[in-house]
Amino acid sequence: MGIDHLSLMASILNPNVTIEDDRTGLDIETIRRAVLDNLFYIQGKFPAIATKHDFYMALAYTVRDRLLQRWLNSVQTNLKKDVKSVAYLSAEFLVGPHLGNNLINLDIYQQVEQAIKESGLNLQELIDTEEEPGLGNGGLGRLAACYLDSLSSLEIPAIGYGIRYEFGIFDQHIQDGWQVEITDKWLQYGNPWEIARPESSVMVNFGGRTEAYTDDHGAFRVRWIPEYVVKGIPYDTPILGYKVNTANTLRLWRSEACESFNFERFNQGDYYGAVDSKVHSENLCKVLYPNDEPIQGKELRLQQQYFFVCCSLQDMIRTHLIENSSLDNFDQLWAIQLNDTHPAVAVAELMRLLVDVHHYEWEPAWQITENTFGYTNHTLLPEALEKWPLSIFGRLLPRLLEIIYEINNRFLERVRIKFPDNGSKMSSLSIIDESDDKYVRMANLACIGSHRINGVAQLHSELLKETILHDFYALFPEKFTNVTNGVTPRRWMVLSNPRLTELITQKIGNRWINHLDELKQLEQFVDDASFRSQWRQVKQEVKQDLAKYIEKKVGIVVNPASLFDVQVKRIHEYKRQHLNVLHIITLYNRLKHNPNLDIPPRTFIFGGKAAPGYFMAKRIIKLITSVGDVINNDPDLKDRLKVVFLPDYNVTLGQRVYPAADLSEQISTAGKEASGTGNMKFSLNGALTIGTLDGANVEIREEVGAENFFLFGLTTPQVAEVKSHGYYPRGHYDSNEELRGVLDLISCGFFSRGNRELLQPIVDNLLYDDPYLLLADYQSYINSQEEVSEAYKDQERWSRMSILNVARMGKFSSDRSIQEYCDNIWKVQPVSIKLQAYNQENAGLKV
Ligand code: F58
Repeated sequence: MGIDHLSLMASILNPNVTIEDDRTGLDIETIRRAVLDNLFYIQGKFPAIATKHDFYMALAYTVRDRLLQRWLNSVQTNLKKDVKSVAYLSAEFLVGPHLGNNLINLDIYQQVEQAIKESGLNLQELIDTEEEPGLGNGGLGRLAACYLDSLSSLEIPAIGYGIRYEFGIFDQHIQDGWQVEITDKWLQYGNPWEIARPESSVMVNFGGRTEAYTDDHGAFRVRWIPEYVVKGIPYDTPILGYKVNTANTLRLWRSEACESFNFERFNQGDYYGAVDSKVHSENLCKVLYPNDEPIQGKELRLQQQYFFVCCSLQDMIRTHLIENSSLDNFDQLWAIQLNDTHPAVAVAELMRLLVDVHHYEWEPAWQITENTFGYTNHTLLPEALEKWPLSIFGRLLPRLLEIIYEINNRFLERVRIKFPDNGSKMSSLSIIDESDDKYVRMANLACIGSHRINGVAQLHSELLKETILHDFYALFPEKFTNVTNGVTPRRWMVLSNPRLTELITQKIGNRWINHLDELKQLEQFVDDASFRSQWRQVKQEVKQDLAKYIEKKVGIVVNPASLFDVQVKRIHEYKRQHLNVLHIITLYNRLKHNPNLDIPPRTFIFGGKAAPGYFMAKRIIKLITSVGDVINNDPDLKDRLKVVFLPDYNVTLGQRVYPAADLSEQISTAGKEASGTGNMKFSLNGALTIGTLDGANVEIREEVGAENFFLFGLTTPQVAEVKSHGYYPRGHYDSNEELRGVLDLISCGFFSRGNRELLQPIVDNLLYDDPYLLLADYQSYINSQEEVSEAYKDQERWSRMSILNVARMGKFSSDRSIQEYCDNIWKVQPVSIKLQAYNQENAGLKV
């Protein structure tokens, strides 16, 4: 697709006419030409035979071309001598589809939409064609992705390091009401956003033994003689910031055997054995563990963790030594953040690299290490603290275990001085858990090796100090801090809710997109009836879209005028999706008894995956779908209640759901949800929250005002109090008739075609154990839901509350969170990236 002749002639005759470059130009015409070019030369298709996916790929390459100049410039600038960078180490990055987001951040959405339209295609359809990289389980992985967006948007030099899982989180199908897991094949049609860099591969040791020796200068040293070595190959994806030139890198490692073919074995006739090590090495990054709690003792998981940490640290050191003559200033040029304990082995690995490979003395190496690392904790559940059986750890990483012992000995020596004769302190602080079987405690390693430790919401950070990290807090209070989570308004508003974005921008301009506090200005319109009506109109349209999607996906017709009551998140007992179900059945019983009851119609929407081995979570899904089957088909209800379980909840589906919600369910047992981030996405999109005083709910309520938030349930101290007196859930059943009616209806098989066994485990668990206090919170929840219904009946009041929710969400931008990390933990500054006008010569290409 060449440049048309007239403009070529014009440029020859008149040198002032510039013709846009096909790879960087932003004219509609240029973009159209570039897409066709890529379709032809990259996909090897012409329009008549191209599939939608081919067009998507052609467009994706067109957009990537436009990123590359910014990306390479950013990489080059970050290499400079005195630029400090952030390295965000995370076993998960749940980035979501790239295309739409890149169009927003490049600020070329409109041109591209037009260009695609002129080509007879629909941009939204192409965007929907992208398979999302499901490289994370839930909140933790998604947070890492929001943080990458904000790092780039704030022009902070940064790199995200993780694992390029071949199979990400499973796809969820619902069959007969049960979850069925299907392998996720996100790479099967290729990934246009990544570039493999095999030339930057690094080697990672596993197994074997260590050996002491004396070097040429007479110094005592240790070398690691591994049993096998795995190669790590980096795959880079650009992460562009919003309307800036900064494009940082997400570098994900894939494992491969060093020698893929063992000729010795082949020659001995062992054909399968010849590729053994290839298979073994490649297994390492095959699959993301789909658990929402750590799986203690799975060797492959530890291999994954060490693999990506070792690759990443070698990569940083190599980069550092390009411009610096030693690692003495490593901590001044790198801030490494540990996203939970999954990469915590990095503390020991950096020590190994400094001491064994770069021949540092222990003390200076330790100074560098401690100054470099920060550790973010994401959970308070004691059972979720990661620990590795010593036997597995020592067999797989013998040198790392020795280093951990040395770190521990020196650390415990300091503890002994501060707390003499305090055996229990020593054993709780020790990296090695000596209780029954011996374990390496990763949170202890992370705390000792980091100069800052943070929780992810105020309440969570306080509870960390009081509970699981109490002894560390007593030892070094100065390390402890809080950074409340945030979400990126680019993906969670501009991309996913263009209608509301447009309405807000009409009123207050567009600065709010990267200065979210500016949403405050919306407050001045809260009394403007016509604005409120526009606000409702937008919500209505978005709900209609979701209603269509629901009908197409699960065949349930829902009323877009009904209250959309939504709970989307991983299925977990502490998140209490089943408490939501108890409310649904309560309403069902009330309506059956009193068909004239005046309550607004509601559509209950659920979404979320259960860990494949989590019995109770899977049964909760079955409970939701079973209750839905009965309620959705009961003619007595006249469609006043509907229950929908949307299969395969992921980032893409989240983008459809958050904008359409009226009510956001944030109903975890107080003290269990570290922060939550879905709560922020809902509220930003105008949903009101019904929630407990848990995680970031506390701060959301503080910001939006108690009168604009539906609060219920026990507080964290009350939960502790109830438990300390021997909680007796059955008492609530005995004394609360309505609750009894609900549980009895489940027990008698009403929702399970007479099968009394199917859902009984849930009822029994609630009656006789109820670890998450559903029955204790039931009445308070029901009362609060009645307030919701009352408020919804008054649409003007509801709209005011909704507008104020959005107007007061400024705090929950991930830009604010990242700014706090930069100022208080990483001590890094923005660096603006200058773009020279592109031509082949100044891009370093000889023509
Ligand atoms: C989540 N943790 C917290 N873990 O539950 C949530 O409150 C918080 O908002 C979010 O982190 C971000 O801070 C979480 O998602 C995981 O998914 C882990 C995956 C690996 C195994 C252990 C759980």
